[in-house]
Amino acid sequence: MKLIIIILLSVLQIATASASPARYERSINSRWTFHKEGSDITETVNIPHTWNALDCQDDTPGYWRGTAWYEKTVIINDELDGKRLFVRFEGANQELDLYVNDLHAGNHKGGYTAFVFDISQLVKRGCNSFKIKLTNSHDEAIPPMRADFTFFGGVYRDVSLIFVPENHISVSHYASSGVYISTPECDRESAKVKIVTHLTLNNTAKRLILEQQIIDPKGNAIATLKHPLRSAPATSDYVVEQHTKIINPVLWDLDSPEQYSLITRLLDKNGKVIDKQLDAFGIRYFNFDPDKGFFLNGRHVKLIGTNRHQDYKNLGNAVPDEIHLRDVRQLKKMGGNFLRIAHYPQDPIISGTCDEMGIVTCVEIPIIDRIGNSPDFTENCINMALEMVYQNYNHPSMIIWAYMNEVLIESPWNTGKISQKDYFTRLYDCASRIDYAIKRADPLRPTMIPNHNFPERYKQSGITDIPDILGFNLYCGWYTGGLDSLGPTLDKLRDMFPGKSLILTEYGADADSRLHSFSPECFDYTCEYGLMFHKHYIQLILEKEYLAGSNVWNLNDFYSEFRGFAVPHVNCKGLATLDRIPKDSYWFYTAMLSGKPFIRIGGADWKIRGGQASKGVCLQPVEVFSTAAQIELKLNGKSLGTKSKEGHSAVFDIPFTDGENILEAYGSDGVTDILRVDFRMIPEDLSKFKEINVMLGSKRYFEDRNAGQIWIPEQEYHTGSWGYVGGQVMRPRYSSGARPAFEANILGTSIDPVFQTQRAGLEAFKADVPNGKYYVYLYFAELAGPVKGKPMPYNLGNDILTGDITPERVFDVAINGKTVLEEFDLSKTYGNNVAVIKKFPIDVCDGSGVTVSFKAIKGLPVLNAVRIFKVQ
Ligand code: GCB
Ligand code: CA
Repeated sequence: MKLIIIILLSVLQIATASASPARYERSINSRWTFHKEGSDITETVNIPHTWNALDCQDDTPGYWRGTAWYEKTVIINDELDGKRLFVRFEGANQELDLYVNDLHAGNHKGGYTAFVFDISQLVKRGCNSFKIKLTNSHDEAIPPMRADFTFFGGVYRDVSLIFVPENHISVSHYASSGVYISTPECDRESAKVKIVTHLTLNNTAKRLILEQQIIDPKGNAIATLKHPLRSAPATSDYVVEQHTKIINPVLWDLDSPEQYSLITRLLDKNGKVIDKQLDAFGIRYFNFDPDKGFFLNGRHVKLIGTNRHQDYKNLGNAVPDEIHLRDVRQLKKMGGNFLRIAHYPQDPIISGTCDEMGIVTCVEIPIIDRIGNSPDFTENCINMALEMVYQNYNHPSMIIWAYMNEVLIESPWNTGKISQKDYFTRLYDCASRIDYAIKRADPLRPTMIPNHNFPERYKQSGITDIPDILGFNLYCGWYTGGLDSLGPTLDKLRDMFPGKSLILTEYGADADSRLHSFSPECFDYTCEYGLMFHKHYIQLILEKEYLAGSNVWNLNDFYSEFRGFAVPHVNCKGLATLDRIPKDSYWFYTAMLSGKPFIRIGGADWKIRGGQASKGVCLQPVEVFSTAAQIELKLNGKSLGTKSKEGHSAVFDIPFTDGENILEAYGSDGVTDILRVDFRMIPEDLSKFKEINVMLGSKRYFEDRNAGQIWIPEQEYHTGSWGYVGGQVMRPRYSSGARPAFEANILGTSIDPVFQTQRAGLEAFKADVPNGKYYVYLYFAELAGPVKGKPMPYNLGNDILTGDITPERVFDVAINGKTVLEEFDLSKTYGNNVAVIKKFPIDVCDGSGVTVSFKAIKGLPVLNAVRIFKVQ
């Protein structure tokens, strides 16, 4: 029975394939056999696929970089009749070779652009063996060589077969659509439309006609252009240029992203359609003014938005179309009108969705941190740049071509291998050749180079003269200086580059969505510091008229394997987490930018809170983000009053009580929101004690979402309560000053922040709890040792200051007078930055409460966190 169905199905498939129009494309994503070179382990995988989804986030430094193979039998039926066959890869990281029936079909370098191979001569009807050899090994000739993100290896975007007739609209011109539509002259009254079409003509015996028809946004055909190909020779790349004019064009704009379409038909002499294709395009005009910013269709628009990386929690870069789409929607919902597709071209659905939704974009090739020292480097960059330009040519949303991100952040001349002068010369040569190639392919869009906050050096190298626009990635109030240095820095850039348009291409602060503080400070990784940072930046961005636009770094958290900090292996500067849960900064921007009635109770994802009761309640601030002028907040049905919004929010002090707290917010413009908070109150009367989780040396709150528990900041002990006795907060020292938390990845845990602060030299931790059975858990990690590996260049020299050796530290720990850890030597026993949890069942019988006391033998004793849990 099964067999019959299969046979029937394939007959049907063949039937539809041959009956369908000449051109025909289908994906071959499913069921590939995969193995790493040299390994016997094979698995069956589907594309999109990466081999680094998990090893980029484990405790072992590094992730697998090497050569791997994908194999599959591809069945090709009558669909091949009279056709040419191409394989199209949307993206594979980073160098790929394809073998079809054991014959080499092609090679491609570069992990972020599409490419095609002509396999017409290699395939046969029936079963065909496809073998893909792919490597993500380091290669000095292929950018990026290093960057602050994980270089996931794999065929991580769609792969498809494209069947086209012998004579066809090119599919192999930089793997683009082969049809390039532009509007070299355009205003509200009229638009000149230029169409450049690449044709592949394998058989010229036929007299062909190229017919192109423009369809307006309402669906009406408004122009038809014909070009006979009488004398065209057989060539793989025959170019036809056609022009027309559209009167009173419907302009593509942010609020009305209207698009035209162009239907290209290749006709035989009898008018029969041989090949056909549809390309969408938009008509709009724009310009950048160095003093006044950006203008779209003659109207001033401040470009406000984000950057985006393409990876997702546990999937790496192997994400389906739906997730790409979701990200663009998330940006649009926030009210963003600008996306910097950084640091590399992304899935085609991204630009397509930006066209549809009215979001302006810029895209760049991944030359990051430095240029390569292989002779092929520049050639590879130029090829990537052309793939980027041609593959994105028709998108009305696309307005800037960029290349080279912070290429002077490292100082290769310090290694003694090259002089600064020679490096600058090579860099200038590379940049000008790329810029030239881009401008030749597309003279209509401006180019941009994004730099880090060292403008003098970029200017000295000369590369700031090359592009039309300069981007600057500024982290004032994060890596460098205080928040108040942002304004002067921007003005300085304005003065240094008077004729150039400026974009703040990056700004952001890491925020672990699990960390919170009511006294936020730089480098505490809390959402509240992130929010402060964004409030400060956006105000200045709006004030500075010369600034054409800005992009938050980043829309989402993203993987960066070598990073430590609160979320090891992740850069958490996203407005949303790796699985796209918005943080407060996202809600702040939404209230500010979306232009639609909106309200959101802040900390929407902070569901488990806790704290010490005082007079029966625990007062904690909650910020409500809204468009409404007046905001009322209710707690468990009772109004806490109405407040006028300040900026884009109002802050309420909430008297939380133990258990469920229902917060309701009402905006005067009719919007409402509700949030349920599970509050874990520590009672004033400790005879009712249940449990307590305290991080020492910390002002932060940490929500452990796996365990469903809340960690709270330390306090000093006083009779009848709980807290530390003596000691001092340990803060890591950096060249720019001390920071609130240590940065190393803590091995053996996923709740790193609980271990990344500590109190040293303390006498005791006491809790005046009633008699009963308890579990006392002590959390330790040695944080004081030397830091492994090279410091990140992004620190801009603000690196941690540590000695070369771990200071000696040996101590005894006793609970209620009984020694539980003797001559405890963390570093010697476990190594540095290792999570160590000691659990002690304790019976408290005589009203003594719990006293954990520390006795120094060598150096200062430490405690990172403590959890006391009443069992009975
Ligand atoms: C930058 C880089 C970006 C990093 C970012 C950061 O300047 O352009 O790739 O991820 O800083 O978070 O340090
Ligand atoms: Ca790893």
